[in-house]
Amino acid sequence: MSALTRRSWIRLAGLGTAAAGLLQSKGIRGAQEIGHTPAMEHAAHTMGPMGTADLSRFDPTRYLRAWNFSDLEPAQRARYYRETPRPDGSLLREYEITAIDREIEIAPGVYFPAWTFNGQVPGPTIRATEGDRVRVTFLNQGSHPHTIHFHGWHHPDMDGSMPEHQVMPGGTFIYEFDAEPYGTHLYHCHAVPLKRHIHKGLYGVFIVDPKSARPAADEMVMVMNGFDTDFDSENDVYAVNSLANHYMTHPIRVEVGRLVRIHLVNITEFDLINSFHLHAMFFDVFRTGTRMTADDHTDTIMLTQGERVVIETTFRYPGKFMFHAHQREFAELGWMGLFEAVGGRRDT
Ligand SMILES: [Cu+2]
Repeated sequence: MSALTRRSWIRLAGLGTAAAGLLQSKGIRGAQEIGHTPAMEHAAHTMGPMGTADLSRFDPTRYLRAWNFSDLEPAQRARYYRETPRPDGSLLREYEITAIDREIEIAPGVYFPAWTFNGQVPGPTIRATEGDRVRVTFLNQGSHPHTIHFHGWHHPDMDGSMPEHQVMPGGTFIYEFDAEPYGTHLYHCHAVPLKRHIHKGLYGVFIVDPKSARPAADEMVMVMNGFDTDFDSENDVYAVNSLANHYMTHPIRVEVGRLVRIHLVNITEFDLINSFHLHAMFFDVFRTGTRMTADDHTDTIMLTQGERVVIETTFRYPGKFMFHAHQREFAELGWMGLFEAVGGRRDT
């Protein structure tokens, strides 16, 4: 399927027009003013017929700042997550993760027959502190053999990657390991064909915090992903956190002057790289989050498949700030969003 056809497809789905309008307008007026341009009004108008996605099953805004099932009510959360102090001061963190086949909404009215961890894509974010013990009870209630392969140090028996590691439908396996090294990692199914099992949605973020904590910040998780809706090994929809353009219509609220930390993960299949570009600002980059000193100070970061970074920045001015893949095609196909910074002084 050619790029042109992909664009035509997305235009039919009602996605492309708004994004294209915004991309054009940014060159003319500057990112912070986009919310007030005629182009934006036109975009908002054309986005109207798109309708809205059903956020009751998966809400990317909730996903953004949820880890260890913190988005669930306490009683419900206890079913999936439990922490027990250990004599050395660390924690035993126990999780229940289930593979389930489920259709998910990747753009308003556009559905994808996903394979999921706990019914959502990405799967629930797992977060531990360096030295904690992680125990994950994995239940495969899907229709295919699956595993969970964690990035990080662990015994090879816990790797979830070899043929003998496959958990058959109806089966269960317990993964157990110490959380290390600190950094922003990921987990994903490692059954074959790997590309297909990952692309279908079996992935999530695994954060290990350093023992001496990073500075307090407004933290969030962004997973750059894509969906091949016609199974021709090319993505037709791109997003952060699965729902195309969600953060355009639901800007991420941040505070001026408060440190923002983004755990950014690229799990996109079929395309070798993905990228993150933030308008009107620069940010520190900590590659894989495995060191406390920044590796780069930039406004655009490129990540290959499976690569991730911790990004830190502080908004200086209130207003709307665009972020998107710097590959224009990805942005037009849904990988685009806005921060909305509030507070502070409006003195540019
Ligand atoms: Cu799988």
